[in-house]
Amino acid sequence: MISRIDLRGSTQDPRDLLPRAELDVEAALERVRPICDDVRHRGTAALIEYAERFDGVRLTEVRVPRRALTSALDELDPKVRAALEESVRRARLVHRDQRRTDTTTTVVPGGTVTERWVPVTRVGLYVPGGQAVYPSSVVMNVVPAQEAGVASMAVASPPQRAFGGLPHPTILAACALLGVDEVYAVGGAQAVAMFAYGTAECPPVNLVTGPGNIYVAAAKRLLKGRIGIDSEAGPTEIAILADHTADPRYVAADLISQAEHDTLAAAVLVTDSPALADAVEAELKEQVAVARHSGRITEALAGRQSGIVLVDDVEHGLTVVDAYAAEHLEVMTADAAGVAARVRNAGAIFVGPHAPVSLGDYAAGSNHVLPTGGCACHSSGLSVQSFLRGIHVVDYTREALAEVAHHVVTLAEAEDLPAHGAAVTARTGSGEVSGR
Ligand code: HSO
Ligand code: ZN
Repeated sequence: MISRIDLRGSTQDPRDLLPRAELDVEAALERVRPICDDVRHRGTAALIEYAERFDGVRLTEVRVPRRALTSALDELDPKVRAALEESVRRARLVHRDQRRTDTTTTVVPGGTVTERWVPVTRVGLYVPGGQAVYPSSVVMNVVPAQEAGVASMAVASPPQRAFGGLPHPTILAACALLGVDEVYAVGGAQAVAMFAYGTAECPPVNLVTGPGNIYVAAAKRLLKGRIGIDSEAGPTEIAILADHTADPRYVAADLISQAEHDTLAAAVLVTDSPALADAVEAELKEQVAVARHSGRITEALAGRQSGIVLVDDVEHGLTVVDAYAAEHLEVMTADAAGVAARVRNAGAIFVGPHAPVSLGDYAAGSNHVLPTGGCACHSSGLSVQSFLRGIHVVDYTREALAEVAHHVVTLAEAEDLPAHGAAVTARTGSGEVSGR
């Protein structure tokens, strides 16, 4: 059901031995390039054609009418609405605290540099449709953008045949709940192209965020530069670092919870306890048998991207989980907080027995759009920071400029760029300052 990898006594780089799926985004690039070009040149007409080809719906317009948004919210199950509202409330608390204040540094008297935090002007949020209908992802994208102060935002989600060509009603309801009224029934690479190039209906955006399939990831890669992107989200991953104190029922339940997403989802247990490994395997068998999505869970657990990894001790386990750099890392060891504090690479860390990943997926207040595929060693999850730019504002008086002029001239000469120095001496008279 799940493979076992024994790294006890191994001195090899764990990255070469750990299970991980390979996603061939490059191969998808060639397929999405003509689609993106077409959207660029033909705009809405191209979007309508792709909706017919890829989503099997005939649209006359791609902008979702406002009344469809309000009626989706009116018709939303009150329990789902209450849960979404709580999710939003908690996410706002956390993301509001992430807001930055401008800092001004007085470098010399009369010479200051201010870092001014300015929200991105307009963002496009992609929300997948089809098998994966995640209103929670609407929350995780919209809340940080709103808390950052983004003034203009649009959501795109694939049109659904079952809903008359509109995106899934729960997605629409989540948008309405959050006050987002610019929503497009557009999916896949064509949605990223619509955001990047703009159409008659949808003005271009500066930044596109949100998870998507491999074609969405490929379009993000292709159009990056024209637009900013958050990351190329891949299939979800959970790694659990656990010792003999961990409850195998919890460990199994949490591995299954992320395996439920996708046959390519990765579930990795790293433990120094062969007894725990056995107990978790037994639990997995029992729990998967009664799971609603047992088919895809089994496939994900059996896939080469998942496994139980045996290590010498928790110390060795830390090296292994750092090398893996999981999207989600749970720590279920004796001193969970102490161990968690030493982790260097993870998208998000869940500490101890009462913080399962699924809490973070919906209602911890943390963000669930996180780096996958090992990118957690260099990138962070979505946050208010993702929607801000820090602009350096340089303000010097003539005296403050004169004081440093000779250094600027020297460095400009050293780089054989004398015009750089001249731009300074044009103001200060000469490279020399009296007294030096
Ligand atoms: N675990 C997913 C997010 C999600 N889970 C949405 C449920 N709904 C990737 O972090
Ligand atoms: Zn999840």
